[in-house]
Amino acid sequence: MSVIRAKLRSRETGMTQFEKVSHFSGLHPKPAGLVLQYGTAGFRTNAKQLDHIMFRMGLLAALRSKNTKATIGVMVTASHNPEEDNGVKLVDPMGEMVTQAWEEYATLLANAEQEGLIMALQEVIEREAINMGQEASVFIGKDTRPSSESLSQAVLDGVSALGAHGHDYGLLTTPQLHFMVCCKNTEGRYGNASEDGYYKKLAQAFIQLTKHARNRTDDQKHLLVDGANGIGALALRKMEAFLQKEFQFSLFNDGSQGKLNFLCGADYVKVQQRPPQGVEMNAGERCCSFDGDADRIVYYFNDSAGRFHLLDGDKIATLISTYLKELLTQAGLDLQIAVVQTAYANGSSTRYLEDTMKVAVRCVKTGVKHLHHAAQEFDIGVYFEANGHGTVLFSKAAEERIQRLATDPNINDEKKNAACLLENTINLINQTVGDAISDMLLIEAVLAIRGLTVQQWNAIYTDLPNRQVADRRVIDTTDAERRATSPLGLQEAIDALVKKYQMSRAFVRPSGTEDVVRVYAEADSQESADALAHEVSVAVYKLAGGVGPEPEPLH
Ligand code: 16G
Ligand code: MG
Repeated sequence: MSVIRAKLRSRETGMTQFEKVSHFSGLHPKPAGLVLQYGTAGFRTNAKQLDHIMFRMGLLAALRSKNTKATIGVMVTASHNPEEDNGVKLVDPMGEMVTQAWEEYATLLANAEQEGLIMALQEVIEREAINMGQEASVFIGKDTRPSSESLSQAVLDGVSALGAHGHDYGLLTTPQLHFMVCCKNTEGRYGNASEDGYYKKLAQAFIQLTKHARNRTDDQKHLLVDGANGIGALALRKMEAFLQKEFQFSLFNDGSQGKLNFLCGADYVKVQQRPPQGVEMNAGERCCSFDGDADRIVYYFNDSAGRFHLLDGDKIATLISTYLKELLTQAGLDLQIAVVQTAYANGSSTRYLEDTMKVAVRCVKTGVKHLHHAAQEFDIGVYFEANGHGTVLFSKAAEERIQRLATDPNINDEKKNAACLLENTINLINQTVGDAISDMLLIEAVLAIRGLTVQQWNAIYTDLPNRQVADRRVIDTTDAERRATSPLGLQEAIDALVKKYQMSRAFVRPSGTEDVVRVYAEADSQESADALAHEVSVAVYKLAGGVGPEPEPLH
């Protein structure tokens, strides 16, 4: 019925909606036979293959908007992938990743051959009973990749082909776009849906929070930032004035010379376990790296002996959850706090959180959508992937209790202070998704309030040595998912290898963003972790039909 209504309405303008879609679709044709899978966070591949995908995700976003009667977001980015790749992420009304139920529709539209596109659209419309007369609105953002310009135009074409209103924000970090969508759909209660609105909200909260930290020296206010030659660097520069010198930074890899994510950025630093190129760091100086769309962050420093120390998402989760737990105790609030991690979480972090901090820990599958949903089940859910993607979610009830306490005239100073800190902390956090800039400011504030140096933070627990490997040669890329996880005997082989090492753990999974299999190993020493990672990758190579030469030992 909804389909018929769509046809009737558009007839007045001469062209039916579907004729319009067909017409525009001809400008963004799908290469016949090309099949792309919806990955961990949307479609991601070489930018040359993505024009039709972008157009069609514009269509899908318009449908999702009609379906939810709310603004939907489309972000053109491939995050930490190399510059020649690109990708697309869809954002649901409250600023979260698009619901998994719609991933199926995304795949359906993406892979429909040219002549089957209208039928695929009709299927979505019918299955969701979408009223095609409903108004629709889509926010669009893009990262700094050269291909993002024309690809975001393709998204806009898709949006307007279905008569939806498209608002193109141009260059944004991924978390900024998530923020805008949430602001819009909460009628400004979450903040103002503009870039300045974002900077103002976060900067004000940071300035309020750091008022609670006494005697901050200039050194403590200063951080070295690796912008991964991406959008995060541009955003941070724009934010500078709003921070009123309460936070100062030296920005490296700001995109003026280097290539996006090349030998720099959070993913490089985490996986390679070494500092990015292009950052001039002195011993003991606090440094951090964003990834290509600024939704991840890791910290690090070199000690006086020149040794590199990484503070990843696990260390960040520990710092933040410890801080929040202390504030809850001071405020006398019995709210349940939990930390959500993935299999990549260092074994030491999990043990520390559970045994020493007595915080509940949940482990879920890789990918923000899984962590985000699990975190929503608690009063306060702190979620971080080891790779540095994460944030904190406060339930509505928790936020209300904190607000009531902060304005209660009958409480003592200690409680009032803790409640105010919690309130400002909530305002500083981007609860829609992990946000490198928001996380960075929160970490800086927590270190200042607790009077911790980066060395003291690092010493909270000691990481087990670990190694991640991803090798394009290791496995046939077209069928990576099943062949990595299901060859008979692979898990048994891994189990047997793990037994050979002390305190060890290892797993393999097909990447959802690249054509590789990822291998993770940890053990009591770096040599053991490296050896185990190598042995497991050889097992994958042998049992999962690896291509190219056999993986070589690390180092
Ligand atoms: C994406 C995910 C990230 C995950 C990573 C894993 C989102 C927004 N991002 O970047 O959470 O850690 O993929 O990559 O969901 P992999 O599947 O290639 O290992
Ligand atoms: Mg990213």
